[in-house]
Amino acid sequence: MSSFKPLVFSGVQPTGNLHLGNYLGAIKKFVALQDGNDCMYCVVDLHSLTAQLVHDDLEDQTRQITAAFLAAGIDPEKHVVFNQSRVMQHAELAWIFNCVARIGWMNRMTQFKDKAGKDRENASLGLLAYPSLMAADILVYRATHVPVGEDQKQHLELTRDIAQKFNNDFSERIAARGLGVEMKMGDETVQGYFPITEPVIGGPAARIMSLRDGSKKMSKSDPSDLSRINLTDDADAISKKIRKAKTDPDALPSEVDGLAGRPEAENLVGIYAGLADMSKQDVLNEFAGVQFSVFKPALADLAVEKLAPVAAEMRRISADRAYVDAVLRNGGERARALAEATMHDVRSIIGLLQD
Ligand code: AQP
Repeated sequence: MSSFKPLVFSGVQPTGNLHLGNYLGAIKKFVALQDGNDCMYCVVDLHSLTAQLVHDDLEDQTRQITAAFLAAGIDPEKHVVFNQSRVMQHAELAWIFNCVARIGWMNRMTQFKDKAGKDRENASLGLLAYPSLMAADILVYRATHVPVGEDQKQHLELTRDIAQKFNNDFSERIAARGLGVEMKMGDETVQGYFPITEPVIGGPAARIMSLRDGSKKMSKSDPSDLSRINLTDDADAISKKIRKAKTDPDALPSEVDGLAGRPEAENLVGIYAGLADMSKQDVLNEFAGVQFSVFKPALADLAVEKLAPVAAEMRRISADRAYVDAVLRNGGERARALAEATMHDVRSIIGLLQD
C-alpha cells in the first residue's frame, strides 16, 4: 500500500495590493518550502469573484501576484505557478465538494461572517461556498501541506472535514477500485482517496495586524492605506507608515510575556521577527527597555532593506508581460494534467460516466 507523496499547495487572491501580512504570513513561507518539496503556487482568480464580481483589472492583478511570487524567489521551472481559472477541474471538484460539505459547516466560517457583514442574505452564494472551492484547490492535487496565515486555519480544518467525509462516504468504492492510500489518523492507520492535509501555520508572523488597530488583521481591503505596508511601497512610504503606527507609551519588555495586553507592540515585534527570521524573544533580547522612538526607525530600516529588493524585482518582472503570461500558461498546462488525473479517479469513484 502506498502513502501520499508530499506536495505543497497554496494560493493568493488577486484582489489588490499585496501587503506585509501576505508576504510574511504566506509568500515567504512558500519560498522557504521550495527546498526539498514539490510545490504548486496558484493565483486564485476564481476566489476573487466571491466578494466582488466585477473587477476593472483582474488580468493585471493576476499578473501582479504572479510577479510577486517570482520576485520573492519562487522558481517556476522547478515548481508549478499558475492561475486557478486555467484549470477547470478546480471548479468541477468544488461542485462535488458543495455536495459533500454541509450548509451548517459553511455557516460557521468566521471569514464568511466577517465578509458578509450584517447583510448576509445579499452576500454571494460563492462567498458562502468559498471554503469548498479552497478545499478543491488543495485536494485536486491531493496536496499534503498548505502554508497559510492564521486567518485561513478554519478553512483548512474544513478541507480536512471534506476529505474525511468523502473518504468515508465512498470508502467501499475507493477500495473496490484499488484507489485507497494509507495514512495515519491518530493511532490508527486508515485508507482514503484524499489526504488529510496538514496546515503549515506558525512563526512570529502568522497573523500580522493592522498598523492602526492591533485588534484587526492587516488586510488588503482596509480603507486606510496607513493600516498596511504594501509590497510596492517605497522607502518613504514604509518609514512614514511605521512612524505613524499606533503604539503605547511603554518601553519594550525583556520577555515575550511582557507583550501580553499590548497588541500593537506585539505586532511590531512580530513584524521585526518575521523580517529578520528571528523569534520574538530574540528581538526582545536585542531591544529590551528600548522606547518606540528608537525601535520604530530600526524596524523601518529593516523593512526597507528586506522589501525594497522584492519591490524592485516585482517592477522588473511586471514590465515583461510576455514572460509572466508564459509562466502562467506553462504552469496551467502542468497543473491541468495533474488535476485531470485526480478528476478521472473521482468521476469513477462517484459513478459519473466519462470517456
Ligand atoms: N494579516 C495577515 N497576516 C498573516 N498572513 C496573512 N494573510 C493574509 N493576511 C494576513 C495570508 O496571505 C495569504 C493570501 O491571502 P489572500 O489574498 O488569499 O486572502 P485574504 O486572507 O483574504 O487576504 P487579505 O489581505 O486579508 O484580503 P481581504 O482584505 O480581501 O480580506 C493567505 O495565506 C492568508 O492567510
